[in-house]
Amino acid sequence: MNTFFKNLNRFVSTRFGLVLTLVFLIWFKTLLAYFFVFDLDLGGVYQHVLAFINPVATSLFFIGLALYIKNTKAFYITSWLLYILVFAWLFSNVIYYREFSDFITVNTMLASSSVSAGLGEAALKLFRFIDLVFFFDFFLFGYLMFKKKISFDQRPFDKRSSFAVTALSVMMFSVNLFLAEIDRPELLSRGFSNTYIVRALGPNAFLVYSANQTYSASQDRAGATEEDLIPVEAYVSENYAKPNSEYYGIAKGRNVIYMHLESFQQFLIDYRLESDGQSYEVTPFLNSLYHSNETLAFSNFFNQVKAGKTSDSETLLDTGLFGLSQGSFMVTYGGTNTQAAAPNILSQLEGYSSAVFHGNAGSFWNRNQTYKQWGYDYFFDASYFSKQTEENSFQYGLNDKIMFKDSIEYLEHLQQPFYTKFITVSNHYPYTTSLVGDEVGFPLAKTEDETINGYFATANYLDSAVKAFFDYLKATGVYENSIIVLYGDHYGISNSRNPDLAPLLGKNSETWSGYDNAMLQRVPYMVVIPGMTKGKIIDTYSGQVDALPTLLHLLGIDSSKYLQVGQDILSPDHNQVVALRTSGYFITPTYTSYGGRNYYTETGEEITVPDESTTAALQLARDTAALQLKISDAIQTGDLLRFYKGSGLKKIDISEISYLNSLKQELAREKELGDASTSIYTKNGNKSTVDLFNSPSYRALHPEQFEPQTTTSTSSSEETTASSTTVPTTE
Ligand code: GP9
Ligand code: MN
Repeated sequence: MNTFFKNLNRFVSTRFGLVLTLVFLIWFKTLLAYFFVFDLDLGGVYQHVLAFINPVATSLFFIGLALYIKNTKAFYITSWLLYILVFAWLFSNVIYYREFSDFITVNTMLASSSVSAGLGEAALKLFRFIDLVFFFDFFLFGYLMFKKKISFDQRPFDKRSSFAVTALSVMMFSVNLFLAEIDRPELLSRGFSNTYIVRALGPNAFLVYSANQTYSASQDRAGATEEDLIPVEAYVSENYAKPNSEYYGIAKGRNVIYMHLESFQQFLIDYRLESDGQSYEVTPFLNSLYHSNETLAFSNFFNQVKAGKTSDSETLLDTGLFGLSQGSFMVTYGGTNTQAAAPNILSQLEGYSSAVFHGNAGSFWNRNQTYKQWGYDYFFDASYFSKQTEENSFQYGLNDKIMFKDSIEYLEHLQQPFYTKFITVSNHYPYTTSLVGDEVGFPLAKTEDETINGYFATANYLDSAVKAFFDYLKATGVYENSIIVLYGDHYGISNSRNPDLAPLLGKNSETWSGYDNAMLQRVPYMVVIPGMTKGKIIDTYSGQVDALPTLLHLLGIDSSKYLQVGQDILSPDHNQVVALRTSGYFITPTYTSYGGRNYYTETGEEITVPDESTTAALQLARDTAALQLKISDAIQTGDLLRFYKGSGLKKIDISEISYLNSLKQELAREKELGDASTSIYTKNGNKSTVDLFNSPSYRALHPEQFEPQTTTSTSSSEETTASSTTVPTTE
């Protein structure tokens, strides 16, 4: 044992030995943080291995830089200083994470006081006794130095070896990055969430990544001036589509309930899946809404997202502007840019309160920062809901029925009128992992592609989750006083899989074209206005960017003073050129341009040699779409809304918003208002409505499918089959 320590001391007494020891120490401490402080949501061996190795490369790179220094004193000071810096970054994140459940970004450091808030006064409170573990080495080294057990190495490390260390660390990092990209393609370009970067590349790489993001964003922002608003304002006023008087204000003062239908494409509406000679309606409830005379349903509504997927759709629906041509707006600018989103507008104009409900970690897509800029009062993320298990969740979060059920206790304490958004997730790729147990049973499609096969079952699950929530709204009476907007965020089946989907849509895989891909970019957009009787299916061509002006007009709010680039779809002036987020892609009732080819929208016939007038018409549509994107991009990347006074909106102070104790805040507000409180809970005579939510499983809803095959009786007894788990399935 003694010789071991002697050898160790000798090792640490060499320059290279010290550097390696420091790297080892920071590695060890990072792993402590990974497994005891951060919630990295690690799934599978691969992600665990990645997390295990990722602190090494960057730490070796940074601390290894000290080896270039010849002077003994300078070497020791620098190596310790570098070590302390790397450690300080890690430890700050440990402290910050306890408060914010997220990592420190360069943006948060620069743009808000939240870091100083997190690390200032609160830091002491957040410091736990156990944290001394993170400092054990300082005590140990101090002691060893004091006892003169470690000596200083006077021999400089030669240049070539120092370079070899740097090169080795760079190489290790490249391998790390490569492995991370295999686990999560487009990790850096899409930047899903801070957690994803940290768990794949480590906190040091995350700092560099975040600094680079902030730098490129600030370049764009710094170049912009108030003058850049001139063409924007001109565009917005020229393109303003005045409200349709038939609909203007018909939902004034009502609660707004958004239901985000994950990966839900329009083709699912009214679709029937054929399986073993039987035909199954995939989404009976959504179909009934689609055809209801309480619903304004839109049959030619397109998603306009790009790499930011869900986050892009949220940006479009909540702010009336597009996401970016690269990456996610919410990740890059969401937490910093001035924005004029629906919750903020409605709160300032009509006194609405607002909340989002979503069963995934709040840091995903940078929601926890962006929602503050959008003016959301509350954000109920996974931390508010049932603990996730293999039965009730999958990699993207809690199953929808449970998310809805768990939401009620928070929804019922929200002051009305409210603007709320429920983001579902179970109908998310890969469509094969979210449903288990009693939710399994809807038939799978039978194509070569498992992803396609599972899509209908998860869509059916989503459908029954939505129905359960509607039933709750009706049971509480909130329904009559609300406007419920349902939308699909983006495709569920990607273009590369579409040829395999073709036969299910009655099409030919061989002749499947860019036109067919374009048509599948349709997503549902349904506005349910209970009590209204003039509901219908409207075939106007439109996109997600048009949703906010449409909604504002239904609520009786004139949208003209907000810098949004879409148009009210119900307006007689609505322009039917739909810009997709990829430049050059657009769809109008007459022409479709997709993947570099042009088609007639009605027939799908390709336009190979357009005549003069067709060429001109195509050019006009192309220019219209391009200009809309250009104006949106100018606003988003230039942060132009910070200069805009015309909206009359007060600027949001995000430091006043916290999503940590949302229920407490709701209850405090309820108490403060007393009899004047308008929450569902108060209106229900201070009784909870949680029990009014009921979401039967697939098995309970379709007992006939689960009867033992030997049974000859045709009657289906719900009690016996629904509750019995011993009955074998027919599948
Ligand atoms: C996760 C969810 C999915 O929280 O919203 O996002 P997506 O992968 O569809 O962009
Ligand atoms: Mn999505």
